[in-house]
Amino acid sequence: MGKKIILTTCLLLAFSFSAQAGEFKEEFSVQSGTAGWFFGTGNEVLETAGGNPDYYVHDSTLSSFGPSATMIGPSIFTGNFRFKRVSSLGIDLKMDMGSPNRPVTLFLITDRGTPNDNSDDFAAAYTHSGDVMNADGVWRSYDFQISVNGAIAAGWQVVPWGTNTTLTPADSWQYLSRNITTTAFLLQEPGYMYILDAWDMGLDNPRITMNVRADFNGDNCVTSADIAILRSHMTSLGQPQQGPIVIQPIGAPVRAFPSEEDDEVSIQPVGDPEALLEISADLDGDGDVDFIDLKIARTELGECY
Ligand SMILES: [Ca+2]
Ligand SMILES: [Ca+2]
Ligand SMILES: [Ca+2]
Ligand SMILES: [Ca+2]
Repeated sequence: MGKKIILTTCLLLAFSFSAQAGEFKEEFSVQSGTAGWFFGTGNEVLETAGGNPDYYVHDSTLSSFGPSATMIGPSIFTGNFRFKRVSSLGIDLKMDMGSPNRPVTLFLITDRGTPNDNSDDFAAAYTHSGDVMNADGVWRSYDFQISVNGAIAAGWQVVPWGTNTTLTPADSWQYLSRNITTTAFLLQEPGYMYILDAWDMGLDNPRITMNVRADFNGDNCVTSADIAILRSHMTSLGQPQQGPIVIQPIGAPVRAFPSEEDDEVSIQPVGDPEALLEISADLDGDGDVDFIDLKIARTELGECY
């Protein structure tokens, strides 16, 4: 009993994840720094107080038509949103100086596989229907629902992003949602013209909700056994993963349980070997299998599908 309580406390200390299953929220700290989030100037400061709450990313030097709270991938906020089954993205923003009545638009951007050429990049955009931003120093929360299944959801539009982008029918949500290279929350609406202004902006709590199915042994539940499998595939920071974990398709039995006569547990895959499903332990799609992937898997502990 005592041992269990100690273990639980250690886990809480080690992982500052939200209680909501599958949500990763960057609250910022000395350890995480700005975690790759910026407004594009390089003058961003990690403030230790005044956020929503505590630490936040602050930039008082912006000169822009519309500030952009941006994350350039690879990171947990980019990659293959279909694989990660992303269901929402959000951020908290504060304006202390700048143009009034600015809406917030989420842009999901792809470099189209040509990272050195930004003339062909395109994006999907959705303008939030809630509060507009004003220079009142008030933190406002913006959450955007993402639908990765099928066609692009109502209210979203595919828009050019690069300096000379010509959209083609192939530039679809189906492609984009698998190949997101930058996530950006902009204080402007696509298609509108704005005046150049000086800004003082803060960002806190960028967040993403995913439903990754960290079920590596195919028993349709995420248990400590799956965590152990992920651990055995972990790489050092930034090192590519060792290859996918191969499991049975969802729903197929993988284990022959002991019979009444024989209490020896025999573990043997059954079912069609042609139907083996590859599942990656790189749950955030950034190319390695590290503690972030472990954290994501832990958010699904105890869940069955
Ligand atoms: Ca914070
Ligand atoms: Ca490109
Ligand atoms: Ca499992
Ligand atoms: Ca990873």
